[in-house]
Amino acid sequence: MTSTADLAIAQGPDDQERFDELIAHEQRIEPRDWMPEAYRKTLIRQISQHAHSEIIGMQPEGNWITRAPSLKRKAILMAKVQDEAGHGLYLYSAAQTLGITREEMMQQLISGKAKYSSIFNYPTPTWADMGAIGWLVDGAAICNQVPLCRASYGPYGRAMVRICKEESFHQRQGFEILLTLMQGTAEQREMAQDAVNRWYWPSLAMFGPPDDQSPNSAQSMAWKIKRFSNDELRQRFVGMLVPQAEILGVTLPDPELRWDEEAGRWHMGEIDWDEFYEVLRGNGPCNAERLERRRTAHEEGAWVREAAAEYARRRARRAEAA
Ligand code: FAQ
Repeated sequence: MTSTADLAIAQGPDDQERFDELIAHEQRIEPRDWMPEAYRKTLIRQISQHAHSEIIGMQPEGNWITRAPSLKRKAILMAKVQDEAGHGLYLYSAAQTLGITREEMMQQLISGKAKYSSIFNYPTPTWADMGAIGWLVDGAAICNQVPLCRASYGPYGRAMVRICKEESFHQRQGFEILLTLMQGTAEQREMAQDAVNRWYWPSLAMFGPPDDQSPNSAQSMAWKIKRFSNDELRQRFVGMLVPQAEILGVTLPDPELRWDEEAGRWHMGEIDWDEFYEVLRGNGPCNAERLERRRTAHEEGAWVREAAAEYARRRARRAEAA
């Protein structure tokens, strides 16, 4: 197995200069290029957290596959959850080009050491949650991830292009679920509004801490991994939601929300950052359940990994003998 140490390319005299030039000229850094160790580490951190988020993110929606209200809804939801598995796999592959193995990343996740997005530690008690996740969570994911298509690291940026295309379908399917509910009975409208109330604030927190408390942003922006700050993206997201909420007929649960003409930005109520950090510490409503399910799935899938490895070994032996 290749480890990070094996991949680190010894630094030559002009390497830092060449790296800086590539970044300055909007060129891409590729796996075989020399890169500063901190750049490699930052990418492994962000891409693996992102991959883990997609894989853990299958669970809140997976919860509704058996209970979707029609065959068509079930087929759509299954396809969406499968897309998320695919996103996880592209991202793990992108991280592997930096010299970390899949096994290492999986161990970090199931041991509870790795972070994944705070948003996936909230429960999904009603069907309307499928709508709210698509509209708000995938909506936030798109705002955050479209700029990542231009990330300076080639394999990450390229993976993001396909992911964003799929996320934009996901967002529309969530919007459509909510629209259908909002055109239904009073009970269905109430269910949709309740889901929006529960997912709105956690979806704003997805963008990460405010800029003045975001330790990684300045360096990641200088390296052109991140293109916009956490607060800038949060602003864009709210700007996208406001007209859509109007079409849906739902109320965004922030009485302070208004466009501040003078400042040229949305004025919003305060996000509950204590809650955010509690979720990051593992104390959100579903952290333990999500990790436990992931561990069980990993253990139960051991025979599939063993069978695939054995099959690959046999094919290689046969090819050698031929
Ligand atoms: N949850 O200094 P910053 C999806 C951590 S995929 C947990 O601002 P950075 C698709 C952060 O890691 C959703 N931790 O960090 C889908 C750092 O800790 P560390 C995932 C968070 O990296 C939809 C510390 O706080 N998307 O939704 C969170 O510059 C529906 C300080 O923060 C991505 O991963 C959080 N929300 O900016 C699937 C996108 N926010 O590592 C299923 C790629 C911050 O130093 C269903 N990632 N932290 O120990 C990014 O763009 C960035 O990593 C940010 C954070 C913006 C998330």
